[in-house]
Amino acid sequence: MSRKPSVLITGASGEIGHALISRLAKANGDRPIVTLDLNPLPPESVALVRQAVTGSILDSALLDGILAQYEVDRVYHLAALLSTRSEFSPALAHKVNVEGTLNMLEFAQKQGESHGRPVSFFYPSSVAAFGLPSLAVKTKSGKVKEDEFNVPTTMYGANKLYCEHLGRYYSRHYKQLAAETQSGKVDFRCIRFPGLISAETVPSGGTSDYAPEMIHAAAEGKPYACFVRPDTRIPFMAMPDAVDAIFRLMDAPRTKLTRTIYNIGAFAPSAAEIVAVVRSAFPKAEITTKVDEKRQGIVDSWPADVDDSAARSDWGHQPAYDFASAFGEYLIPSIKKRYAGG
Ligand code: AKB
Repeated sequence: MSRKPSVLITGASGEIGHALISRLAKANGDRPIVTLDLNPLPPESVALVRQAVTGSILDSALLDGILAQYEVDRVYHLAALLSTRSEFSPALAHKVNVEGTLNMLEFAQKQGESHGRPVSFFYPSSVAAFGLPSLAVKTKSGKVKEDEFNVPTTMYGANKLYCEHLGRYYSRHYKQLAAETQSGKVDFRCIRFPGLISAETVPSGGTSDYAPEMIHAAAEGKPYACFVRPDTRIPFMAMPDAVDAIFRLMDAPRTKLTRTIYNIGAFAPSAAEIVAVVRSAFPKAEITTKVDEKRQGIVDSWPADVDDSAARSDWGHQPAYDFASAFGEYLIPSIKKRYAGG
C-alpha cells in the first residue's frame, strides 16, 4: 500500500489523458499516477502508471477505496461526455459531467482533510461554456472574454459552466456556515479549452471533431464529409500545447492567479482553411461538405476566437504552435508517420 503523494487522473483513456500521462510520467519522478476510466487504459499508458482502475467516477465505493489506499494531492478530472454525445443522452450527460464532478470535488476535499494539505484539482472546461445568440453576433464579437456570453445552448456546455462554479465554490466557499469547516482544501484550477487536435488519437462524441477527423481520414486515405459549412470558425489548439498549458497553470503560484477559469487559444481557422491545409499535405484527400444542421448550430453558438490575455499574463500561456506550424511541424508529419506504421 502506497501513502506517497500521488496523482489521480479520471477519464485517463481519453485524448487529453493519453497525452497528459506521458508528460506526467516524465515530469513526475517516482510520484505514483493512479488512473480511473470506464475503458481500459491503452497498454502504452498502463506501463507508465502505478495503478489503472477500470470503473466509474459515479461509484462512491470505488472512490473511497482509492482514498484509503493513496495520498492523492493532485487530481486531473478529465472524465466527461462530450457535446454531441451529450445531446443524445442529456440526463446521462448530467449524471457523468455534473454528479461525477461533484463526486471528484468531494473526493478531493476528503483527501485534503485526511492529509491536511490542499489538493490541486485540474478541471478542463470548454468553449462550449459560451453561447452566442447568432452568427452576426459571433462575427462582430471576435475574441470573447471569459465572462461574456455565458449562456450555453448544449447540455455539455451547461454542465461545464456549472462545474466551473462548483469548483470555485469548493475552493473558496465550501461549508462556509459550518463550525467544523476545513475550507481551502481544494485548489481548483480550470482552463476553457478550444477544440483540440492530436496526432496520436481521434476524439469521439465532440462537435469540434470535424478538424481532427478530417486530417486523420486524409492520412488513412479515407473519404471524409465535413459536417460544418466552410466558413465555420472556432478556436483550435494542438494537443502538446494543451498539455503544456495544463502544466503551466498547475505549476503557477496561487498568488499569481487572478481568476479560477481561464480561456486559452492558439489559432482559429475556418473549416475551409483546414480543408485547404489538409489537401495540400494529402493531395488525394477526398473531402466533401455535408452540413449537419444540428451540429452546425452548436458550433455556430461557440465563439470564433477567445481572448486569452489573462492566461498569458497570469501564468505565461504561450502556445508553441500557430495554425501553420501545428499542421506543418506537428500534425502532418506525425500523422503521416503513424499511418505509415512508422
Ligand atoms: C466538443 O466538441 O464537445 C469538445 C469541446 C470543444 O469541448 N471537443
